[in-house]
Amino acid sequence: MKISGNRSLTFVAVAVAAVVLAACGKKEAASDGVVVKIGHVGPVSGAIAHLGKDNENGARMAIEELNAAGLKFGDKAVKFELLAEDDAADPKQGTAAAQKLVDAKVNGVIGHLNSGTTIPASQIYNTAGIPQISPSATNPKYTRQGYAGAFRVVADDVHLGGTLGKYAVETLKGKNIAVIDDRTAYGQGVAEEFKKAATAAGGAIVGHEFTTDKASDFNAILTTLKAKKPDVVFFGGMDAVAGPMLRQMKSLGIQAKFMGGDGICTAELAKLAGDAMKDETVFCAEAGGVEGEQKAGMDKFRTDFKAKFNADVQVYAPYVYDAVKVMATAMVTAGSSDPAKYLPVLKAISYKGVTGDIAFDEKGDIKNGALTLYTYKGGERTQLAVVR
Ligand code: ABU
Repeated sequence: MKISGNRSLTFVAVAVAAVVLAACGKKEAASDGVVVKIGHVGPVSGAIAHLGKDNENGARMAIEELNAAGLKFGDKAVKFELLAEDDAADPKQGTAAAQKLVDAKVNGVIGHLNSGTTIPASQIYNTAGIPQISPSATNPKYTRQGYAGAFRVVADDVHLGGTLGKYAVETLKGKNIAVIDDRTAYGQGVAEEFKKAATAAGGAIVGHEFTTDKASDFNAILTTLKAKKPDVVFFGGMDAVAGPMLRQMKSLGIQAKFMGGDGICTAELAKLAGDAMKDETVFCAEAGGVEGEQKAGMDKFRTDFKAKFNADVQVYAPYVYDAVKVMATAMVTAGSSDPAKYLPVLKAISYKGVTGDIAFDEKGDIKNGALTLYTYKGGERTQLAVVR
């Protein structure tokens, strides 16, 4: 068939365009960068949204710095992208968020915030072969499932509850100790570890009552515990519940010291408790900590964070920031965001972060994890000691 003039011209134009496009494509492939997708999950809605936002901001800060640093895999520029999801601290939403990130083909995940979401989500990431670093989930089970890609950059509840139980008896001189937990994976676990240690140190557990992570009325359980005359009340749960609980303890005239783990150890707790929080009556511990010359790095992080987000660090933002940087460092060292290539590097990493030295044991737990004990004075979280 004879091709007409116009059709002939069209054919040539298409052919030329194809050659040009192919050349452009080749050029792009040579100079084009690599996009690395980092998933982040935390509760940015619901009662502890302030903590989820704190975490997400920690991730954003790390991602921006990584991109500004001009990192490369070999001769290819790397651009890091944050895919942030909300799990509302709900286990079902947590697994849905995890599946969404897997479907989006993320190269690694930082999260989740809560043990109750981190543990079920970890099964999904493990099946998909995607490494996960939790910045805050402290229930021991998370790293005891035999998953090769599950890590955390904080000490676990055995360490946390154990240290607080000993502190309640030996330092706060608690004799009659009451316990409340919110029945979550974290709250229940840290309360049990606290009880074991407090009992071993010679304290008596005079009562153990239960609530939920959504409750706001504690009068019945507090009235039951008041009758047992506790000098210390330990709460396994988060600050959003602890704040109203402190207010109701005040209304009922319960004078006991109040303790909790990292879930209550936030800047927000003082606001949530209001005038129910008297100086040096509330004690808690963060599941990490720095001292000596490493403190300057943490102080700088807090100042930079406040300047950037116009918000104080709640508790976990520096741990999220470090977790992102640790994962990125493993990828850059491996020259790849393929988990099969960077996971062995991540397992063996030795990284100096703002939260201290990060290396993982065979389970994926941080080696030599620290705890920082705090009280509150004048509505400010005030450091008491770093313990290992
Ligand atoms: N570690 C305290 C809060 C997070 C969790 O559920 O473990």
